[in-house]
Amino acid sequence: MKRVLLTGAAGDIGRRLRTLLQPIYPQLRLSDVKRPADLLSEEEFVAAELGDLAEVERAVEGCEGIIHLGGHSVEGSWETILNANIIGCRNLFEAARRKGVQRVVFASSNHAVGFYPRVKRIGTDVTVRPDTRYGLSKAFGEALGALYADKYGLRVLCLRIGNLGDRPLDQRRLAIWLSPEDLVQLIRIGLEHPDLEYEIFYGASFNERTWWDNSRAYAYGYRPTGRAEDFREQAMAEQAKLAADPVGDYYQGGTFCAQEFAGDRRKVWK
Ligand code: 15L
Repeated sequence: MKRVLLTGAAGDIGRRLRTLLQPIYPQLRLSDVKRPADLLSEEEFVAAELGDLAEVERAVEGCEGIIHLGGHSVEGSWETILNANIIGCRNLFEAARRKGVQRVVFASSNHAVGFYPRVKRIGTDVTVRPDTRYGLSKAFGEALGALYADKYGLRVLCLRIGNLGDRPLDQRRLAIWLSPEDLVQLIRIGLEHPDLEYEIFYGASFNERTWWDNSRAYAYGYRPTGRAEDFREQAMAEQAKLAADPVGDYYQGGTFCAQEFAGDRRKVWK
């Protein structure tokens, strides 16, 4: 894989990936709405507003693979989500098709299935249960990826990312934590594995209290090195500082489920 485009390069995950991916893909091209303030002279950058197809096409031109992190990364208004994540994602996949890109790794999110209770172990083949407009847009992106894979032969890997960081931040994150190095491993499967056509994996490290069956990723050779329980004490100390949240603590999506929640709370107590 020669030239690879990283969208959302100025965001939290994008900033980390820039450094980790550069040695693996020396011709890494970065894109975001605005040029990152700390851009190095040797880094290639193309500004693109995801809502503008012509700009996205320009960013994608000449690339063989795309890592699509761009868009709005938390809950937002319908207008925000529609433009950045629905139209933006459509533009990304359509530009990839028009410009002959071979592979797309799409950063989906655990919030596409956030309304599954934590007591339920789920694979990647369950019906989506988005917990927010944001989660819904990620489910849309996964389905869009399937369409472009099945109809146009694009190779697509969707990563339902849990929570990326140096360590798990609280009790929920002990189940869904993803180390940056493990994310790189997953991205490389998406960009390089010869058998990959369309798959959804969970973006999670080796977390003993996981509620996800990530066997599809393991089948493609994923061998995470991060282990959430190594940080158990710190995470539980942080958890102790948080107020109880009957809805957020019950569902996999946590506080995203509790936002605007007007559902049947009795279901939660069961
Ligand atoms: C996400 O999808 C968000 O982008 C991130 O900011 C975290 O909130 C994460 O999920 C999470 O569930 O912890």
